[in-house]
Amino acid sequence: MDCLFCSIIKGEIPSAKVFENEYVYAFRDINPNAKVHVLIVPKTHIDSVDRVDESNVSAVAEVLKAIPEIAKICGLSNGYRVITNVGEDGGQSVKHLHFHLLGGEKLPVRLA
Ligand code: DGP
Repeated sequence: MDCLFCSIIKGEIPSAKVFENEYVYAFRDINPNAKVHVLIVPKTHIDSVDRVDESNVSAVAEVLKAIPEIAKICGLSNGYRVITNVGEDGGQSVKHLHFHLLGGEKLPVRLA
């Protein structure tokens, strides 16, 4: 299966790594929408939140667990936003579950 983020995790495509452990990889978004814009992904391939189930939820939990540490590494002591897009209407362009970590400035008004 051809997956951009799986290739990034494997180091086949270069990325600006921010954090890595056994389960999680985090790297700077190539097209940042805020002063700090990091993508946080499970190393195991999951298409999106829509494909989370009993068999893979522990990988998602590891991603959520890593977020406070990654936010700290990025200096986001004044708060931040975490977003995951799902499918066509959600605007998901890469079909490997990822959480956008945004911050480093006052973020604009949001939908949710
Ligand atoms: P989404 O639209 O929610 O699927 O977010 C995908 C994000 O991935 C988008 O903000 C741009 C980013 N992106 C796409 N290709 C690359 C890449 O090759 N490297 C990095 N670092 N980010 C990428």
